[in-house]
Amino acid sequence: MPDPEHLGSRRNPSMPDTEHLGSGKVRELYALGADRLLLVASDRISTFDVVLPTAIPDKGRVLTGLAAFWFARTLAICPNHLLAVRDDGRSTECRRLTMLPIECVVRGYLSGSGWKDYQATGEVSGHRLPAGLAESDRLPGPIFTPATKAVTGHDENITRAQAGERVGRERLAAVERLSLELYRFAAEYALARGIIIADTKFEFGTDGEGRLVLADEALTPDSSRFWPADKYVPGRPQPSYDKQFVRDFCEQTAWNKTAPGPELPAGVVAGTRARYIEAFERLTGISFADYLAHPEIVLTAPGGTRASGAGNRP
Ligand code: PZK
Repeated sequence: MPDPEHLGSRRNPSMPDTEHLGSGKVRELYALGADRLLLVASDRISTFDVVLPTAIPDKGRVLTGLAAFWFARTLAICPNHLLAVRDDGRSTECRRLTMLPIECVVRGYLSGSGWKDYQATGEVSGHRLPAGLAESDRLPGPIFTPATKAVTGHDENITRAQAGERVGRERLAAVERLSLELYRFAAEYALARGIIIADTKFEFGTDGEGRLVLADEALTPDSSRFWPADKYVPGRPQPSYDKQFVRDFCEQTAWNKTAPGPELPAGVVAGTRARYIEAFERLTGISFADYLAHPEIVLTAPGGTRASGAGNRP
């Protein structure tokens, strides 16, 4: 597979029947015939909403493996789009769905736009929260805070009533229940391994029979806020599990947070790569070297527990 960043045309002669459908900040999407997609995670990294010119080697493989790990372990909660992880470890074949026009965000802690909205109104997406909460506080229970999908710029939090207008009330109730269940399972699992999943974003689609299917890349550090549990101190912003070296470096340059971002020094690249691999190994219980040798290992290895608890090895 050629580097997607160097593909000039939508048609790729080395991949017949593979049409480039779109680019995210750090990912590429291709059609595989009519019913399947290829999701390719690059090694690009973004910070302060800008993609940096320096890649983090293996970042795309870490995120692809981690998402596949979670897909395999949450099948008791809901079906997902994953069909196969390719041998390159960075691409997955997926079922092509009709995507819902909302982002399904779940927050277990008060951070980012949730903290901003709470300070301004005492509410987040229509949830009235207790008075007197501090930044990064754990919420009394996780809340579903849907957002619009902005093509450019920032996603905007919307109320559940507004989300219901977009997808229908019954469908919204179903994705809210699934999102909360997925978050509770993953957050409890990750916390036991030293990682706080402060919040996370799910995307759902429907298949040909109208059934809800979890899609996109779920429960990775790119789709969630991961915090190191041993550094957790509410009342201030928390360090990022994965990107803190990058942020610290950027803050001590003169960069004004508009494109293009700065090149990263080798030490920052190495430290950041190590953090991604550490998150992968802590959460999956699988060595990253084993993943590179056999990517499908994340789908079958006993990395912990499956969402049902049924059939787990002793
Ligand atoms: C789908 N995106 C986001 C944009 C990327 C990813 N299973 C699916 N079926 C239909 N559409 C999508 C999916 C998934 N996942 C995902 N947009 C459409 C996106 C650009 C690049 F890598």
